[in-house]
Amino acid sequence: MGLSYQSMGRNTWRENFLSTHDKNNENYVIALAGNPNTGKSTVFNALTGLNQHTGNWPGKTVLQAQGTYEHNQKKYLLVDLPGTYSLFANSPEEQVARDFICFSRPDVTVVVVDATCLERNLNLVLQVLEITGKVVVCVNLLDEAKRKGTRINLNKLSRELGVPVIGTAARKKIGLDQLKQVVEKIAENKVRVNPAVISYDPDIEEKIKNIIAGLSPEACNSINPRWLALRILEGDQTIFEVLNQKLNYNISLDNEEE
Ligand SMILES: Nc1nc2c(ncn2[C@@H]2O[C@H](COP(=O)(O)OP(=O)(O)OP(=O)(O)O)[C@@H](O)[C@H]2O)c(=O)[nH]1
Ligand SMILES: [Mg+2]
Repeated sequence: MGLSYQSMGRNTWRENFLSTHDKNNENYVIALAGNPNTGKSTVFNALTGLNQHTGNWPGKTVLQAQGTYEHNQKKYLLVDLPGTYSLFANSPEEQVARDFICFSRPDVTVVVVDATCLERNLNLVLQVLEITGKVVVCVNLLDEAKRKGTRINLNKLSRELGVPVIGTAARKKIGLDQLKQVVEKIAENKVRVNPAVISYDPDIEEKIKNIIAGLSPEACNSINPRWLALRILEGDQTIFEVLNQKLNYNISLDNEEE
């Protein structure tokens, strides 16, 4: 399998996905991801207040909301992603979320999860962790979980996932200061993360290894190689479409290997 690849700087990626709003003004870009209805926009509104800007994602009818906040004299550009159950690019919403996390490479991705149905939400967390370890898990709706008698061991969850986990009740603005502090630490690489790795069956792991070995160094620098290998293994055409068409990469896959 041959893969030719032209690299493109991170800022170009960002500019393709971010609107003109404050594009070059921010210190850090933070993505807010999560299943539908977990409180992403509530967190977004609480952090950004009136400093917001909405539009559509380039080429999509999916709403894009960006906003800014300041913390410790630094400016954060927060991007409220559409709610998704997965990052498989099966819908415009999933593709927007996937492309932003993968290609715009935010400094931190905050995954907002619903404390009342944690297990289902963790599926998306694991998918995000396959792309990046610069993640904070925000366990929201803790007030609702408490009302239902559910207690969540946030420390244990953090140990299992290998990234910080913060509990919030965003509607009551509880936990948001702590969230901002941890986001800062991840953005500035002041916390060591050890993101959980999903291991697949040995034959799939072998194929992943072989595909990674065939990727160019530029490809490995620009995109998480393991994640890219998994998408290639799946035959995910959307990855090639994004790389080739939107961002002028030149990827050709040929399977004529002897
Ligand atoms: N009780 C409680 N309700 C909350 C909390 N956070 C958000 N909500 C409510 O949950 C509902 C969904 O919140 P949103 O912020 O719109 O959720 P979202 O994740 O942006 O939803 P989508 O954009 O549709 O995916 C709203 O009615 C919020 O008021 C919380 O911490 N506690
Ligand atoms: Mg929302």
